[in-house]
Amino acid sequence: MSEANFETDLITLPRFLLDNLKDIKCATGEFTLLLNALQFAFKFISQTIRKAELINLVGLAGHANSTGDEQKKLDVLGDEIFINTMKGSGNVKVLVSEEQDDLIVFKSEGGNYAVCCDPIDGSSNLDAGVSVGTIVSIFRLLPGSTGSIKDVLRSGNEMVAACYAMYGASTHLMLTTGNGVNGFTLDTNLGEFILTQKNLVLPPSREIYSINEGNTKYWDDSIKQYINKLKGEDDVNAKPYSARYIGSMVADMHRTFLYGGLFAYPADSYKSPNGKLRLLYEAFPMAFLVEQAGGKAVNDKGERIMDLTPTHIHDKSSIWLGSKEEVDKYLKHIGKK
Ligand code: AHM
Ligand code: MG
Repeated sequence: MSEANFETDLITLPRFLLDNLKDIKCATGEFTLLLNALQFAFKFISQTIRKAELINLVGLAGHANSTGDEQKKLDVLGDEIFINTMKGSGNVKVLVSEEQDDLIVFKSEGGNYAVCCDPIDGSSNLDAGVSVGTIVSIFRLLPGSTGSIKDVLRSGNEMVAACYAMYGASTHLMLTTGNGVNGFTLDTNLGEFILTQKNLVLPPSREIYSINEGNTKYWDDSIKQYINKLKGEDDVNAKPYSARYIGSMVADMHRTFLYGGLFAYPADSYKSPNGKLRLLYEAFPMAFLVEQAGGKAVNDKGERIMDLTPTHIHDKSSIWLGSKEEVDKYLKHIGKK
């Protein structure tokens, strides 16, 4: 730090990757190039979202995606940006996107990675200018694979990296390569992600819960009871938790990473009998990041998210994740602790 607290020794994402190369188990030159391509996709999507209203990019595209959600124009554009960037990197062989029914296998030579992504998560919030994000999980191809569905229908434990970008007041990037979590903030003047949260640790507990309580009538009794307990309804002396729900997983989780608390999207008997969030590109990467920051991630039954294996690329899961003690309290409630 020099005069007037002006930082002159910035750690950019490329510098961070070079400095930490030896500590990153999957780090090859190819992996570093892949992360560089990813950060370009995040910058491109971030800039596109920021000017969306001015260039007629708000509103619906007029069709639905693989999971039946109405696609926004920005969902389609974000997906295109992501696919083209991954294809252009030459380091990705297999791509799964929330916006594509099928897995994509790039025909070009090379590429030893499989990338799964939700290009714009929380897109129902887009037209209101609320924070949204991109979520990504990365697997190395199976030995000898030339790219197939088997490269992604694997346990979460096999991910080599996960990250999300959140497009909010600033653009943030949270990254794990299995050696802790580091957070970066986009300096739009420099066009670089700058390290701002080194070795981020999730607060071990915090009285905040984040859940779409409008679905209460469709929840199992056990879940209703647990949320009532957090609100202190069964104990006049208990201090109620605060409720915080943005409706963009990335934004709700970004707050949880920084402040602590619990985020959940349980199964319900009406809209989401298996939960709403997709394993490969929502639940897995967030669970990996949360665990690497000292937190926990489980499903309604208390099974560790990272131990699950999808049978289809768009499989969903219920999820409870965040501060270790908050997830442990839920596990105790369901008799798993
Ligand atoms: P999306 O990927 O189609 O945007 O859906 C996922 C989003 C999450 O970001 C968020 O946690 C959840 O859906 C909100 O769902 P709901 O509106 O049912 O509360
Ligand atoms: Mg999503």
